[in-house]
Amino acid sequence: MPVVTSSLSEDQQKDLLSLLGHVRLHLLYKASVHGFTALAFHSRCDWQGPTVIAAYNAAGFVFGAHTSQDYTQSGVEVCDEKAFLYSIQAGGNTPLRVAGIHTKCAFNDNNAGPDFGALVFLHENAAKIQSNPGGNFTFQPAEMHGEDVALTEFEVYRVEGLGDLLAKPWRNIRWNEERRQQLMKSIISYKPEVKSVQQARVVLVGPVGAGKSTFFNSVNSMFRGNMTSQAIAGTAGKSVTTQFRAYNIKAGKGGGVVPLILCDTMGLEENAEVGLDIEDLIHILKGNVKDRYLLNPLTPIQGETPGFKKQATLNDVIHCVVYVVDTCKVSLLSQKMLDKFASIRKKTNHLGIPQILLMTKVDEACPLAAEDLQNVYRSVYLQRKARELSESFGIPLSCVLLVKSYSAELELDRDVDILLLTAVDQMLNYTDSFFENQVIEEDREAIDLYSSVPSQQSKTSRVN
Ligand SMILES: Nc1nc2c(ncn2[C@@H]2O[C@H](COP(=O)(O)OP(=O)(O)OP(=O)(O)O)[C@@H](O)[C@H]2O)c(=O)[nH]1
Ligand SMILES: [Mg+2]
Repeated sequence: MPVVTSSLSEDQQKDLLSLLGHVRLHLLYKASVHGFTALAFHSRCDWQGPTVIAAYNAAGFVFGAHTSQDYTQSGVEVCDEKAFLYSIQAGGNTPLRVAGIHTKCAFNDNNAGPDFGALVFLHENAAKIQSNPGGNFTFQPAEMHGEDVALTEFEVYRVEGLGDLLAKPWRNIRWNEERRQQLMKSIISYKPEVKSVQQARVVLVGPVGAGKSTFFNSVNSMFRGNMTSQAIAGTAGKSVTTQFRAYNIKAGKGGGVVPLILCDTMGLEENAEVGLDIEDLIHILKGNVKDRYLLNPLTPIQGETPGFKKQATLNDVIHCVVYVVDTCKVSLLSQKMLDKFASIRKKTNHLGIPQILLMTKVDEACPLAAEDLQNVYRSVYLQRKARELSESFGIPLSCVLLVKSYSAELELDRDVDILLLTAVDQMLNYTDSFFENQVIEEDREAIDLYSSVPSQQSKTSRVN
């Protein structure tokens, strides 16, 4: 399944937002990917609350309709004072906004394409519109769509109000240098509960492009004191990361090693045989995959594969799993992706490994957080997203952490660091919970309970 991205240019998006106010747009449906049919439209856009249509034609127009009401296929005419038609033309003119005629209804909620009377989209189940100005909306066809009724693309976005800032943040973060230093010190001096283990081993797991590699780079940069980009990050249709990497982090140039290994993995994709394979991930969790192993979804790692570490010790196994999710895509996680996460969670729970949900790109998701990162736990919108994610993953809200990674900056920033450090600190707390989940003998020997490790190896997996 290709990654579904918006066709709106940055300028077109700005123009559209200027008509809608303080909101965020979430792409629900893209006809070139999901089909130019009423059925495809309704299966993705019904019961979604306020939406806006973006129809594109070869004449360079982006035009459409906004309604604050649901599409439900009820067969009745829906009145909506907030509904309007609009058009954005190439060339930077002010966008056209056409409000409905007061006494008329906004759209006919039938099972065909969206029918706003004056504009009917996906007319006759095809990539075209029907234009009948003058009924419930009045406009000049030349101004609305340049009289070009064929569509080159058709998208529908959910319009999400960003709400206000909470009077009191739902999580207390101390935004000062003292706190930054305190967190840094506590992480550097961290010692795992089990004596034979020197470093917490944390794995980052999440969809393609969620920000896993960038999170590692950011944490690495923060401890180094300057920007680094050791892990290759970026955007592509499929996962940029193809190797399993277990990264050490140094505190300052030539400094000591931070007691944390961040493991980066290939991105998850919703379909089988693409992206990180779940069985490969289970081997990673059990400590069977060596650093730099080239992951191949078509040939999952096995006992005899080079790069397979048969004798895994408590130092090799994963102590905390971090699910990384792009905050902008929380509402767009498909059922297939959620099912994949559920299956990973079941297996991870079985292994007794604590889990954290990391929501990245809060700056992209919420302008209030972009403006001032200290708004991150005050933003009503981000709180809603955190709740939504916690519910769909079945992970308590207390395990959901919000971060902004270094993506464009050249200099470190105290507030960005504090959020990153808070997340790392929590990962170390959860690592301690992992050790508590293990059977620990009086003399601090821990027995590796991992069922796949052959019995003759259980001696080697004991902590000495
Ligand atoms: N604005 C912003 N951009 C981010 C943030 N985190 C990551 N990005 C950007 O998101 C894109 C994808 O990031 P990656 O770190 O490569 O994502 P990944 O999860 O490692 O992706 P794969 O390896 O392909 O699975 C990059 O262009 C990053 O710059 C963030 O917190 N804020
Ligand atoms: Mg990556």
